Amino acid sequence: MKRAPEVRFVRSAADPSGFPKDGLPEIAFLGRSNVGKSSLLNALCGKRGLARVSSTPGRTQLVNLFRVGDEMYLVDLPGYGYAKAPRGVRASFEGLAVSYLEGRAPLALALVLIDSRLPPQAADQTLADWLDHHGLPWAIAATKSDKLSRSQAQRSQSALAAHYGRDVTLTSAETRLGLDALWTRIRAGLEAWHATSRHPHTK
Ligand SMILES: Nc1nc2c(ncn2[C@@H]2O[C@H](COP(=O)(O)OP(=O)(O)O)[C@@H](O)[C@H]2O)c(=O)[nH]1
Ligand SMILES: [Mg+2]
Repeated sequence: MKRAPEVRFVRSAADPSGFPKDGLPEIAFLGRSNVGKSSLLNALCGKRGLARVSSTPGRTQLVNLFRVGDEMYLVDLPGYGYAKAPRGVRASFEGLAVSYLEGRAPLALALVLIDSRLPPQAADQTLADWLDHHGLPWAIAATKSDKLSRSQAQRSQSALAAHYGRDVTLTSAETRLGLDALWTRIRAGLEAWHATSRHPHTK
């Protein structure tokens, strides 16, 4: 997106009663703890301090809601797969993310963030299978590509695309690589959502 979107923090929801009720489409940010969800959201919006960037992974147990004008919500979901989180905490943030994703009509696109430096991870595969099983639209953004050389990053992008059988947007919150491409993908998700929600009774 060329112009900076007008974006504001709305609230953190600890349970489904705090999820938006006004029917705007939603773009969800999903991924393992520390993969770079908050950083990518901030970079996309051009606002550094918008979503809190944590160096202590596994602490966010809230669904953080950001509103982009009258267009959409960006939804920063709790991370998964942080092995050191206490079991009770682990269960509650997985529970909250699942209660968000299940039956969420405004969900236009789930962005699954995957660390570009790692080979395919079991936790991400589980999520991908779950999203497919529930018929939810999702796309992959590979994060932290600035930590790889250009050729390593491209190899990682191809390997992830082959593994998951879909396009992978290569991104960096540091260098801003791939942010325009990601906005384009988000807009495509919104268009597809509007097309079906405008005609809810046609198959
Ligand atoms: N080099 C680099 N570091 C990043 C990038 N994105 C996130 N990080 C770092 O990774 C850590 C976790 O980021 P955060 O956004 O809090 O991850 P989250 O737990 O998925 O929300 C922080 O120390 C960030 O500064 C990136 O694109 N490049
Ligand atoms: Mg975060």
